[in-house]
Amino acid sequence: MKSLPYFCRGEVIRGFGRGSKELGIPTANFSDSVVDNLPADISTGIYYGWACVGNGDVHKMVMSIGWNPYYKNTKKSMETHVIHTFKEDFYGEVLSVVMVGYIRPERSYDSLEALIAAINNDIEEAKVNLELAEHLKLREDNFFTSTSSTGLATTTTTTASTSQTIMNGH
Ligand code: ADP
Ligand code: RBF
Ligand code: MG
Repeated sequence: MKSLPYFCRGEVIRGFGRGSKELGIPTANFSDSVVDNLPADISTGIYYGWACVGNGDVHKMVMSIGWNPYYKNTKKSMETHVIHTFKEDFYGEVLSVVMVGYIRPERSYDSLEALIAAINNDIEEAKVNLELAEHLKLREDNFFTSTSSTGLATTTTTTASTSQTIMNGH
């Protein structure tokens, strides 16, 4: 995939409300503008990379892009599970991510337990792969510290325009 690493940021919106948080795997869903701006060569599936909420710390993440075949969604989503325990929800805040690698395609599972086990495997794979020097250096990228990322979270009007700003091939 020539578009990796892929940098993007946008507002965290309310998702399908299926209680993935109760399963221990909350996923921050991106606004439509981020989903609609994905380059054509970023296929649906599971990715790993780095993520940061507002101007907070950069953490490891796993992301699912697609239609969640297990639930047969009709709307394409981009959902990020940040590998960190947060004190509070961050709906409405700006999430900045860099997707650095692809893990697998999305698929349907026979049970919710099997889906959760697959996601936990993805998390373990992400944790290991992100320790590679070539990936670690992206955590330090200016993308996460630039004033544009820290200035975004203040008003919805700036969020609307900046969430369109896709920084690719950095
Ligand atoms: P929704 O269906 O609204 O996306 P979820 O159950 O997937 O609901 O929970 C997602 C929300 O949980 C995020 O939008 C965010 O505010 C919060 N959250 C708390 N911790 C995390 C985390 N580690 N990763 C992602 N989101 C988190
Ligand atoms: N949903 C699926 O239907 N099939 C999958 O293979 C799948 N893999 C996922 C992998 C990761 C790392 C994450 C964070 C989510 C994945 N999901 C998948 C989405 C999952 O169904 C969704 O987060 C919950 O249903 C909450 O909306
Ligand atoms: Mg979610």
